[in-house]
Amino acid sequence: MEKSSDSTFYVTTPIYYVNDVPHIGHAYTTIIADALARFQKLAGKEVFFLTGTDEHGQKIEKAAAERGLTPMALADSVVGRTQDLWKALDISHDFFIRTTMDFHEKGVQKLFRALVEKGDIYKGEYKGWYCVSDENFLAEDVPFEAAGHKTCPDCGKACSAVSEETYFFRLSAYQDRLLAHYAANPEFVRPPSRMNEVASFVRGGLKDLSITRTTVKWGVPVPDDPRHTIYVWFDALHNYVTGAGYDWNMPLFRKFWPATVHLVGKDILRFHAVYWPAFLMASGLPLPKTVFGHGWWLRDDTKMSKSKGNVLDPQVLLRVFGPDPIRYFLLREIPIGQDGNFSHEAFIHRVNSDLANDLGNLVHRTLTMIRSYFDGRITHPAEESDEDRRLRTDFGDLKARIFDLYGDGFMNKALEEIWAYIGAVNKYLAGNEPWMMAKDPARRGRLARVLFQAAAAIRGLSYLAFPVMPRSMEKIWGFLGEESKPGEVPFSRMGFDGFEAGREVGMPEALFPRVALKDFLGGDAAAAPAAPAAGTGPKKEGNVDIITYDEFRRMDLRVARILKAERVAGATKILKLDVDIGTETRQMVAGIAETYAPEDIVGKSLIVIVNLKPAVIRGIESQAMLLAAVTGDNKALIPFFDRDLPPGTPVK
Ligand code: ME8
Repeated sequence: MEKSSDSTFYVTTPIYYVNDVPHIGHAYTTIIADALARFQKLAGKEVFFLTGTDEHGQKIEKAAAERGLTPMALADSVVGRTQDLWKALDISHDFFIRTTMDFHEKGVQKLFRALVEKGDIYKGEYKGWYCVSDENFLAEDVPFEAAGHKTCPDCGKACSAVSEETYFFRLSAYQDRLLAHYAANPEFVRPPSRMNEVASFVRGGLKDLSITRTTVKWGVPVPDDPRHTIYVWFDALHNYVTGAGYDWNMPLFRKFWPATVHLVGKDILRFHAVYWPAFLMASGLPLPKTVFGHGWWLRDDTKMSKSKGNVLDPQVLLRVFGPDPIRYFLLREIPIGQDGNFSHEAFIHRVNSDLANDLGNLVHRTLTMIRSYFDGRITHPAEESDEDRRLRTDFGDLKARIFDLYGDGFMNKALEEIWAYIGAVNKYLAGNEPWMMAKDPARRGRLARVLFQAAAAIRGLSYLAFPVMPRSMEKIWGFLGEESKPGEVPFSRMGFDGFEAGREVGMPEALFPRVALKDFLGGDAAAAPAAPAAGTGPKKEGNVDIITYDEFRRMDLRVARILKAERVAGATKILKLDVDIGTETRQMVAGIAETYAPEDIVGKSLIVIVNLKPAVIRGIESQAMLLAAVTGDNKALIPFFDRDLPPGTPVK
């Protein structure tokens, strides 16, 4: 990804829409960016890592109206939750930009005005189709006059017809310069297959781009013509310059611009690899070095997306596993440019096998032996045998390969190689049987060597895995009695030899939870409309469990409004619902299909419990449970409220 000798590294994620909180797909991009940023810091670069939120436009205006909020109130609440999520996932961004920040709006207006003066932006009339979900003007391959509506070829949603006065950006004038730039800079779009897509799109001909709207109020006003607001993508893409100081902190901007890599999902590659460089060329600003279009996380072979409602909430996994298993799984499971299906089974398998067994056990076993055979002190070892030496030199080779793999963004390959080395260390221990050596006082020097070698290898491999799993690897260094933290040691200075005898190791704690699939996925409990909420070891009175008021209070019961209800293919008893619980939208599965048709319940308000352990039912994550009466013939009847109440109202 970055091979020049530049001393700075500037990495960005897309800025995410605030119509809802981020899901696993957004976490994926942000975690890749974080691992790259952490690695480049180790490699000695001065790093700037930018992420943030895209808060203007019709999509946000619409989402806010649906919830009875102002766009700003919706943005504030989603931003708070996004920042909490990034903190919980140990994301180490240097700045979080919001497009509603004053300096950003001013920067966008300044750039817009300069392009008007230059003649690259001009006023005209736009007639065509607009997809609100993608915030995208469609190519006019269907005549605008055609009856009915048009479906967006990208997301499948209905588009609206637009006919309004607009400012155009002279995109057509940049076609040749863009093609010349791609030809001269093959690294501009990665992976290479995506470069072909982009170049053939541009070769197909570029039309001027409408970049203002008169019908959308929630946006940055056009300077000197405030009837128009600036199109959300013109506004959003400029976050990469304003977020790095353009127009308000020019020393910072000069230091880090142009960006080293814009990480984006392949869904928005065209905006970044065609429109964005054209805007920059027009403004006379240097172009980013690379736009990397990564693949998608899918559910049941379709893209996980907020508008499709098939998303997974990272908070659910975070509560049970903490950040590192999620970071590891997302980066290990699929090669960066490809798509992959998210499966809980695969996730649990990786946690139990790669993390708890291969790595967790290795650390635990080694430290426990050092504690029991040498009182916890790393003891001066006997000479290295050939096999010991190989473990050491293999580490050196591994380190060199990992440097290149991380540098090129091939995180999954890097993790694969680190785990191959973990396998080799495990084999080394099994083959040497230190537990047998411990029985023979004559082999004490050899025992010290084997444990020394294993501990030094663990120190080294946890250093290499640090960019991906910073929290656990820092813990391992703590167990090994290391005074510095892995994040503080430069890559060039890290070596197997940096491990010395004399230090004292600590008591290892379990690093990764081992969770049985059935415990995590739960049973049908969440599908049952009114499963009893029994506490542990309750008192009984007659046949009734007595719980205390405090136990009852632990349940977060709230008014929720049903936003969407649909049948689940192949299941007759359950419906999949999206409910607004005041602070967010939750997806849930409820056993009510025999009593209610989806269209009868949308818009109604009911009671849900929102802090029940989530369950996965028929492959769908249920993130809340509704309350209902269950009749003798097992029919669920929901007590709906007889008047309008705001979602989120507490039920006590
Ligand atoms: O597009 N798999 O915001 P957005 C992998 N605001 N990555 C995914 C994903 C999935 N299933 N779903 C989303 C926008 N992503 C604009 C961007 S930038 C100037 C403006 C990730 O909230 C991926 O990075 O729809 C994708 O490009 C991004 O989230 C889209 O986030």
